Amino acid sequence: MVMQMSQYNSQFKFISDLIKKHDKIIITAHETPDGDAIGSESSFYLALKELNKHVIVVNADPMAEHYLFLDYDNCFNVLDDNFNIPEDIEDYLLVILDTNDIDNIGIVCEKILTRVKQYLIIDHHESSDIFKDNQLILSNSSSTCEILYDLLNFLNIKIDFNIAQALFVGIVYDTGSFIYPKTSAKTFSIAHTLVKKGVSPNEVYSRIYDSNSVSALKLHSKVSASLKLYYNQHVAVQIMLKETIEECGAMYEEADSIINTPLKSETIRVSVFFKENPEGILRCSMRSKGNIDVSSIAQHYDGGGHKTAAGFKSKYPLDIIQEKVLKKLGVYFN
Ligand SMILES: [Mn+2]
Repeated sequence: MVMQMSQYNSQFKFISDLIKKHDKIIITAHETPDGDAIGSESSFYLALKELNKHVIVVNADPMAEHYLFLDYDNCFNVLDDNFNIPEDIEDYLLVILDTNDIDNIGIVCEKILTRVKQYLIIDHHESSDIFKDNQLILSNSSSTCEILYDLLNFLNIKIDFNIAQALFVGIVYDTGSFIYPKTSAKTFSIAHTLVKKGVSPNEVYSRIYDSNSVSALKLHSKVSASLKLYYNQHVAVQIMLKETIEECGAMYEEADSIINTPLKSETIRVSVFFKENPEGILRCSMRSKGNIDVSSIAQHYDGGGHKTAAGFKSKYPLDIIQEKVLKKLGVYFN
């Protein structure tokens, strides 16, 4: 533990020195940013402002409407044709939050990452890479927001209400409201501090979970209807095609939580969700219970995640990738 702490400290020291050294910083996160991605970007934006940095937040995709309350100063940008990339882009440090796979930042990779002076990754997903100077990956942390809480303290930044609220959103989202496997005593202790700063757990929960549109409700019902069970009812597969999203008038991000429903059945040990985005790109998300390691399957197809929550973008058409994934899961059930 002591060893671990000192290693953490040297990583934190390196990362914070790098941040202090740069006056101009761009923050980004993974495509279709979720609660942890948005919470991380939002809190980190405020923290860097506190350090008098020139900060730009830009993502490949817009945020879901129910996160707009974290868009302090209207600082969130989408990297579309209207976004002006700074002329002195080569002076910037790019900080990538909540993913350690640069392909996951979408268009930001090609348009920004390739042009900045340096980039840095802060993340909590599993990674096969050993420690590199430009990354802080703590895969035991419940969320990127949990890591940022420590980093902000390391940087001596005062955690005010707005920062606390953003961090709390990330933690609530990524722990499934404090129940997923990486939820630890430390997670609760951070949450305790954030609530003491004035964050209302009830209000945060209603904002992010009780604010779905009717289109989302229709989408959920159509996707649930696609449910098929395999391996003696241990594996659930659901499918969402882009036509279904259009028919319901819903948004791709609104399908986020559908994958969790099958796991509420005791028998189901793996929930697989194939979803097509509006551009027709097919993604496979997987959630599991117990000892089933879905991140190794995701890694096999150049994706990643955690042991019980992982995903990848498919290079294969739906029927083929579905067969391949089911075959890989077969080792646990045959
Ligand atoms: Mn996360």
